Amino acid sequence: MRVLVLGGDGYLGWPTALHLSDCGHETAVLDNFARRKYDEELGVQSLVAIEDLETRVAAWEEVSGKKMPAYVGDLLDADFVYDTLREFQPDAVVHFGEQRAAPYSMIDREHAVYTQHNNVIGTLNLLYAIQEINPEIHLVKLGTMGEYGTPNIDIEEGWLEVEHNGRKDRMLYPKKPGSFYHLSKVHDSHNMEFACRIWGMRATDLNQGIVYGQQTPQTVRDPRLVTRFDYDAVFGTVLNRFVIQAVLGQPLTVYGTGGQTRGMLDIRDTVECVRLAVEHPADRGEFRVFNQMTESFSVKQLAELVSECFPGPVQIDHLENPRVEQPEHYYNVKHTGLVELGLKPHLLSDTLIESMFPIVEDNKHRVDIEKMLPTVRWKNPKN
Ligand code: NAD
Ligand code: USQ
Repeated sequence: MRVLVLGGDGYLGWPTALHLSDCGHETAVLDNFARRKYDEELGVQSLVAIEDLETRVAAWEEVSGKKMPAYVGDLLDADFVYDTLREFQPDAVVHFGEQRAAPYSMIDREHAVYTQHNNVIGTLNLLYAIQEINPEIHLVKLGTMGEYGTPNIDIEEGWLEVEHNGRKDRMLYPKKPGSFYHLSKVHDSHNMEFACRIWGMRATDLNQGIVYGQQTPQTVRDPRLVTRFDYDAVFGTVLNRFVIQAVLGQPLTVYGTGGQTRGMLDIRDTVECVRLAVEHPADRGEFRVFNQMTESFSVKQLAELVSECFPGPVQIDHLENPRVEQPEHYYNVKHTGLVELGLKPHLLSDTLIESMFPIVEDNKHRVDIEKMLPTVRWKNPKN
């Protein structure tokens, strides 16, 4: 198949493009390098140095013999989006190309507006481009488990059978997200469902949990193919951060009690889930939702796991939670759709955690310790 990966220069987009290419798909990447600019703005860098996209693509061609065209431009530029679809003529578009950090979206009004504008309008441009250029194209869009929040009922895969006053209907599962970023994904989901219902588009929304890990079978084939690894308090995600903190001899920063529970998955499962979704397209008119996670952990459990695996002393600190989220809650998620398509999950193991320690050790000189502590607060301190 011909697959266009939007956000193909990012943490997950790059390894996914490599995996799809390695599996025999004609793969292209698109990116506007916004992520590299957030690094400059925040004064941080990926723990592991990454090459520029041109070098990455050339290295992949050298290693695999496969070409991977790169389209550099912004999803907010509708002409660019239309031109790219016309030129590359994909069968599937995999959409990772959004601002993805909850704390970044909560810095202030400007960052909230940027996040929702970038994400919602970028996706809307794409929906129109697909519908006008070739409505057969299957859109595989990265959503997030955080769209659901932490409701006190089981979380279904996108849809809920509702009985109300003696009548029944199948409705989009109600959403209670926890940041303006997570809300942007909810808005995207509604726009996509509408496009499927009205135009007969085919779309898969992958409500992904928090990803951990940094290596895939393709990224380890050459040092120029590595993907980024974020440690800072804005873009670094929880398990990756705990591993990095342990190696640096810094306390693990558990926010609040650590009772908050989240769905997680290994980066090797991310790339495989996307392949499965691409190779088994949704039907025309179908808005298909998969919960892309393999296991749930509380933040406290993650800190304890890292502390048990690390061969040295580890301190676990409980910081005042800078976010507004439920400290203890019910969490039971259905996630059978991708397993039914053939996913064989890599469950979180000591070996995986231990495999991340040397990556951190080799690159620890690149860390600015001050950037590890959270500074973005969900509540305005004046209120
Ligand atoms: P990332 O920030 O590393 O990658 C996103 C890429 O999209 C970046 O390279 C960025 O430059 C690009 N981009 C952003 N806006 C763009 C625009 N307007 N036009 C073109 N390119 C644009 O993020 P990631 O961690 O790889 O996440 C990718 C996707 O997966 C996101 O949509 C995110 O919400 C979702 N997701 C990530 C995680 C996780 O744990 N990392 C978990 C669940 C869902
Ligand atoms: N947390 C800590 N200590 C830390 C960092 C985080 O206790 O040092 C806690 C947070 O309070 C939160 C949980 O860990 O309860 C997860 O935080 P996170 O920063 O790892 O993840 P989150 O903000 O939810 O966002 C990440 C990705 C986002 C994706 C989301 C999946 O950045 O793109 O959408 O995970 S999900 O959480 O399922 O919505």
